[in-house]
Amino acid sequence: MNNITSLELNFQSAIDKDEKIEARDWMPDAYRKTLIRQISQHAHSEIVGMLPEGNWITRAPSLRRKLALLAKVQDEAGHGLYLYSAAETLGISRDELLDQLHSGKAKYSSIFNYPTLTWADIGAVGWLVDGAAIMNQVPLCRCSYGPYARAMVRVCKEESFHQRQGYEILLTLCNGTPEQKEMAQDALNRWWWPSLMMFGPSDGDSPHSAQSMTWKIKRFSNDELRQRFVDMTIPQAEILGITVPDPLLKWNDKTGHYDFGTINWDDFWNVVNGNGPCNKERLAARVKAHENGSWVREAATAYAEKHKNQVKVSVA
Ligand code: BYC
Repeated sequence: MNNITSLELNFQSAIDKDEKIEARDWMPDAYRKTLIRQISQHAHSEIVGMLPEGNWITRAPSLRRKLALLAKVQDEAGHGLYLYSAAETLGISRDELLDQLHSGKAKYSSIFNYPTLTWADIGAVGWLVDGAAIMNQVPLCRCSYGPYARAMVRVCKEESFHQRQGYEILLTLCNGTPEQKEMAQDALNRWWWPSLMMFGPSDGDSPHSAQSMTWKIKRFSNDELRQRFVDMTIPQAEILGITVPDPLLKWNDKTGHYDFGTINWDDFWNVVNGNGPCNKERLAARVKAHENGSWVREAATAYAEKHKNQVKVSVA
């Protein structure tokens, strides 16, 4: 007989009733670990995700574009910070989380290991990457863990602005010169498959999905969300007048969904395991930024120490 304790039964029954689990509540160790893993990977993705777009701030084609891109990249920093805070409620420190990123131990989304080669890539990142992020993250607003679910509400509102600014960049390019439209098509060619990979391995190869769904951390499977993304995106590509690079893509009347070709999972794992086009560059940029910020951390610690001593003196 399985040794399920009453604590575990109460915990699962709260989840089954769609009650939120809060930081102070009892939770199985494996639930805590799964959340730390997912939330911290998510936080790292937001922070590393600033790099491919930050790269274009100085080269945005107009002041209006520059302002929107700057605001978007700052939003991503904010998302990273809420998510690190949500992970900290589970009993891990910010330092430990950053160490895991900088030592290469922690994962972050595969998508941020590709280069942004042209201005159209900034449109494609907003449209496809933020579009995929919204599809994945709206259900996370109903995640069973309260602090993560609440952080996701604001993140999703901002992601929806990001998606629109990306789509509008591509709409402008697609209504521009033939060269501009060609640039948009080239960006779609390069970003399409990596965007589909963002949802993670197929359900049969996803070791964490079943347990995460029982715990209502995940509400839909990787494949379900990927299919929804394809169904949402194809009509948008048709409005732009550009074509996704998949000869097998076809509307299926019977299922009411688009059929699409097979994802190259070897490519996906290659990138996840550190061998994508930009993995080394991305990690090096984060480590350098952290090292360059050490004087700020030291100054803040010294100031806090001084302030604490002053309070002690005045109390005495
Ligand atoms: N890239 O059992 P599975 C953003 C890993 S931020 C790398 O399905 P799970 C944005 C997975 O971690 C986008 N690794 O796992 C930011 C696991 O490895 P470990 C990030 C991936 O957790 C700035 C293994 O594969 N979004 O949108 O049930 C600008 C097996 O996978 C990937 C989030 O983080 C991947 N794509 O499901 C613009 C959302 N996929 O940990 C936009 C929150 C899978 O065993 N996260 N792996 O070593 C999630 O929803 C889930 O963690 C995932 C994966 C759907 C990603």
